[in-house]
Amino acid sequence: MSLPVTDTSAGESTRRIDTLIIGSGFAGLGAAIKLSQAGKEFLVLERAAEVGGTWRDNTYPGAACDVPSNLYSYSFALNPGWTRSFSPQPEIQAYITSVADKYEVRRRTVFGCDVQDAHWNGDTHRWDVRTTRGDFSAKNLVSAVGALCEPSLPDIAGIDRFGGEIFHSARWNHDADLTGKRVAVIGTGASAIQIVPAIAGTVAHLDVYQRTAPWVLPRADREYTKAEKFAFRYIPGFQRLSRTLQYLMRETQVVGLAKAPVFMKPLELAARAQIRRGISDRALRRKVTPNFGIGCKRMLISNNYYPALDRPNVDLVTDGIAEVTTDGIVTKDGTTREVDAIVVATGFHVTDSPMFAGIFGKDGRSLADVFDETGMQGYKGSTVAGFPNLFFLVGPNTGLGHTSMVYMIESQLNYLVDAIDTIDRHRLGTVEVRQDAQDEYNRGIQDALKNSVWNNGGCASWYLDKHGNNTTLWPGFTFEFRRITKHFDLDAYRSVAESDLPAPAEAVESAGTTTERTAPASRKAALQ
Ligand code: N01
Repeated sequence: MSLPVTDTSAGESTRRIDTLIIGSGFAGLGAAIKLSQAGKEFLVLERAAEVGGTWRDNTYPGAACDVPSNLYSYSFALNPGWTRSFSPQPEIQAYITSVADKYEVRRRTVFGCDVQDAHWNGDTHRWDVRTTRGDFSAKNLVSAVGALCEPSLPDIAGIDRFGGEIFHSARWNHDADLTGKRVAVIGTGASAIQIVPAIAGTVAHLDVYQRTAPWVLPRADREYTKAEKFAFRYIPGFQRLSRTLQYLMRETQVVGLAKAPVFMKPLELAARAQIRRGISDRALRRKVTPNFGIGCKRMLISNNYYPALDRPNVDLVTDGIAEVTTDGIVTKDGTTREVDAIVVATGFHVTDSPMFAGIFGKDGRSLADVFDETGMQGYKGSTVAGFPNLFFLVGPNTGLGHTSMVYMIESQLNYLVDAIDTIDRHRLGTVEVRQDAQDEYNRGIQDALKNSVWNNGGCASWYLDKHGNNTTLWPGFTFEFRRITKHFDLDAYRSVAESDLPAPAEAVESAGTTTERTAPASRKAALQ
């Protein structure tokens, strides 16, 4: 279907649009494609200059996916061009940009557009969205910012005064040449275990600061053969069959992760064997052996992490960081290790995203205020009571530890498109999930999680919020989520027909005109 191209020129006026999508990673891009195919009017706001989200931002050495390539794409845009069974970051980013080109998403995207805040306007029954490229008024707002977009910096004394190179793994400084330098990596999560082997051979010395040892499984990564590449491209159904088999194999992990952790034992044995294979030194083996149930934190995959730690120029430091000085790191035992550069691989704000502080619902409270009180609760990962016509992609309890997030995103896209279609078909002005429906849904989620390894595995992880609830992960098989998000369930919502909405006290005029309304003092540039 061909739609009029939306005016994406920047300006001072308030632009009126049916649906605004914030972010253009896998989620935002997918929303743009699906809404376009459904004939809906929308605009994507992207703070960077390119699409891609997490995969655009994480360019650190060794960055690669830990989900098999054939599973890590949209179902409607398989990529026969993958070169390896686990794709490196540049290939994934190239895939994402090629999809954006194919579906002409860029012409409906405002780049360099940083959303400052979004307020539900009770007069106009629309979202007032302030950005660095002007104001917008949207009937529907879609948050597609993802969970891994805001780097989390460790609260370590003195870290601001370090005089050498220091940067977060998701903001890698490619101008900083680490060759022959003394380098520290803080953290041993999914990012760090890819960075460490990638730089260990070129730096003079590497200190890896581990707070908690992760479980690391073998990585079945290899280049695809010519025959496989041929088959993916030319044999109908071959790549989809490979994808389906990978999907089913990964789903079997849910039994151990979410229902009966005893079934995780074979994976633990495989991870212990990895330690013995990769590390010769007994003391180092002990240091890297986790003290919690496998799967409690995200399971990592690597074949070269342990051998990298075993190198003579690499030290695993487990004493805990006391402070950072101008030229080094001091551990709690009083030892100072001088370094030229520090790589901060300490993850992201997941349950406490700064974005939450900038979205204000119908009672004027921000999502951050609401989540602070209740935890990050929503309905089907997509909506939150008190925030009408706001839809999340990668929202509460949609995360996964075992398979492709793109599958979850596509499930949410079904729900989103059907929701907006329902709004249009029934000429609804507002839809807001009922508090009782949301509460009941969350009781079910927490109940389903109660036997999971994430809740009982004896680890502290960002899967759990400060209330001790797991508000990040989906507790079951992903096909169950696909089923419950197949259709928008209007019954769970309080809806008001357009014709029944009270007339706006002040009208926001259509595109090209300026509103008189001034931003409330409470508005903060919280989304930056
Ligand atoms: O971050 P993390 P990440 N002092 O939060 C440590 C995805 N991902 O960037 O375990 C010292 O996992 C922290 O220690 P602890 C994937 O979803 C995917 O590595 O909290 N250390 C931990 O070791 C992943 O889950 C791919 O005790 C501190 C590390 O920093 C998510 O991104 C690839 C500290 C943070 O680990 C995030 O991964 C890469 C402190 N003050 C990433 N604070 C794929 O392949 C934190 N740490 C798809």
